[in-house]
Amino acid sequence: MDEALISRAITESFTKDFIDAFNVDVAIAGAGPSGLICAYYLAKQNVKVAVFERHLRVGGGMPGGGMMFNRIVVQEEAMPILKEFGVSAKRYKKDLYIVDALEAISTFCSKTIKRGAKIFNLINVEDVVIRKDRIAGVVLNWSAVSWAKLHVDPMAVRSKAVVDATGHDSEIARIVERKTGPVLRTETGGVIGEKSMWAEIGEKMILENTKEIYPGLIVCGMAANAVFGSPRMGAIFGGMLLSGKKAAEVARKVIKSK
Ligand code: 48F
Repeated sequence: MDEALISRAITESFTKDFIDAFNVDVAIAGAGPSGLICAYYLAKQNVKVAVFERHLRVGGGMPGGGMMFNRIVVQEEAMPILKEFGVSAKRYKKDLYIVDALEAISTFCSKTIKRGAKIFNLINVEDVVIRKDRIAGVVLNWSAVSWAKLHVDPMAVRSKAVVDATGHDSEIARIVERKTGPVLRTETGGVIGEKSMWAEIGEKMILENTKEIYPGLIVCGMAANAVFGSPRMGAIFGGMLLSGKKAAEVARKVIKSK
């Protein structure tokens, strides 16, 4: 067995996919539940999509369930998505289902990759590319570089649309606000910031908040509620799944209209 051959196989395969991802239709920042679901529905429609995740593992806040009890609650409205993925769910009460968080996130990840989306972990989205008042890509660096605060220049990916699926911190929207000014389609032009927990309203608002907030930039998942100043909801995940699906529809419209 030739160790050099193993190294070559890994490097060649990864590099081929990475180079191919330098030009995509949609670049997604964050492989939490909303980002993965968004990538799945885009790939299902043959849209070329790459997801960049800063951490070693995918899943964002989902594997941690509620306070490290690795179960999540999903409401009836989002059950068609779980059914499509083949994730098991048990009815708990009325329209609420209980789901194993690890089964859910591993299935989302696996099926999203099998559909053709590329997921790159350990890569941080640290900036965006802007052309003519429009988001035209993302700027990447290895997470290890950012964490070690090394002075290493990033590289960029061009895309027709970018999805901010970075969760509570809504990092991409904040970058655009910081570097471009109060240009977002919110009341203040900036990120309003997430409000304290109110599950019902948080879940209700998340779909409305999932939209294009600057030409070429769509926001989904918890980032959408943070941008528009809506409440957090805790370990109920129906809204995250529905938001990811809606973000895929919005992104398709955005890239078609370009
Ligand atoms: O936080 P996260 O799971 O976001 P989400 O998809 O789901 C929110 C829920 O998990 C939960 C909740 C449900 O009630 O409130 O919090 O909206 O996943 C966001 C992912 O984005 C990654 C981060 O590591 C996480 O995996 N991420 C954040 N910033 C960046 C990033 C960045 N700048 N570049 C790359 N990845």
